[in-house]
Amino acid sequence: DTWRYAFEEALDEVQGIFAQKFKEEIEANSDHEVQLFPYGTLGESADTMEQAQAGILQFVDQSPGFTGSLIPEAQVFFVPYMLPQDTDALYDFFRNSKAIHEMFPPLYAEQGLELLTMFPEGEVAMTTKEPVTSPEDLDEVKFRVMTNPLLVESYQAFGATPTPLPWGEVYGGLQTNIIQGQENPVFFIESTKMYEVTDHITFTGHNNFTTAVMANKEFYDGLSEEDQKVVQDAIDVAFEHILDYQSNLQEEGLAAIKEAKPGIEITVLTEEQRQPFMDAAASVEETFIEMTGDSGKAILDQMKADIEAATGS
Ligand code: 6CS
Repeated sequence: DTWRYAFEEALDEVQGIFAQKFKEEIEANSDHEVQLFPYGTLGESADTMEQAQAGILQFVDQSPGFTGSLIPEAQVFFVPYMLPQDTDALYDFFRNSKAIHEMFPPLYAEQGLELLTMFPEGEVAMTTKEPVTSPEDLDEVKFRVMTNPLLVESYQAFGATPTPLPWGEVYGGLQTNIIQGQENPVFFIESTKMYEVTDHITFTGHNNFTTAVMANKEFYDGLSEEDQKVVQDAIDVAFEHILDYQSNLQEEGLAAIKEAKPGIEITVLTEEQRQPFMDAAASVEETFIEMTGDSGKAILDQMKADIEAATGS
């Protein structure tokens, strides 16, 4: 039989590399086939999530940036400056987090989804038309965010006018000046040519892009124990593969952007310049707790404990 797996990126982007490894492992270790549906072939992220919930798709990759409206607690990944900035600590966190491995699965299950893994895709950078060194610079900037209420809060706290949009509207929106900024990891800024429609890349250190891979729960529960193990093993292999794959991805992406557009301005904010953005994070955390109550607070506390364990602080 054939299992259908949709993701939010192209085949040669991070989610696609993960999906290809998953497919390779499944097909090497079972009689099942995996059919891959890259971004755009079945609609936007919200569409593929509906298809996965309905069982039309067996697997889907959807980032918490879009899942936040379905599972409010998933918005925790948008509390700014919460995830470790050190790569080893970040990977350690994703490997061992109790919040991810024990607390999130029941929340996804309530939505008919078996949460298989979450992994990081790289530090998020802002790309804008004008330079950004302080929240004041974001005043009057319509800044595209994924459709996630807490991300809207973050950019409001950062001083911008947040504009939630599906991915498909971002390039055109920047081109026609409906929006003047967006955020994404460097590999994605490069592969989707965001540098063609923005002139400044700014590293504020406020987040890393998290994504999640899920199965339709009814489908997953109906698998034999043996097949469930094949799926879990394939996920484990693809997880380690995708972390390895990213070891030089940011440097390579930046080099390619500079080559394609020598005039691009790349700025890494200093600690001092980051401070007002960091100060804004506290109110975003409070809003997260207001939005999600006890359940969200418990996840936030566990995330912090997991991060502390990973950073050894
Ligand atoms: O910003 C977005 O909407 C997209 N960014 C990434 C890195 N992956 C998929 C997502 O749709």
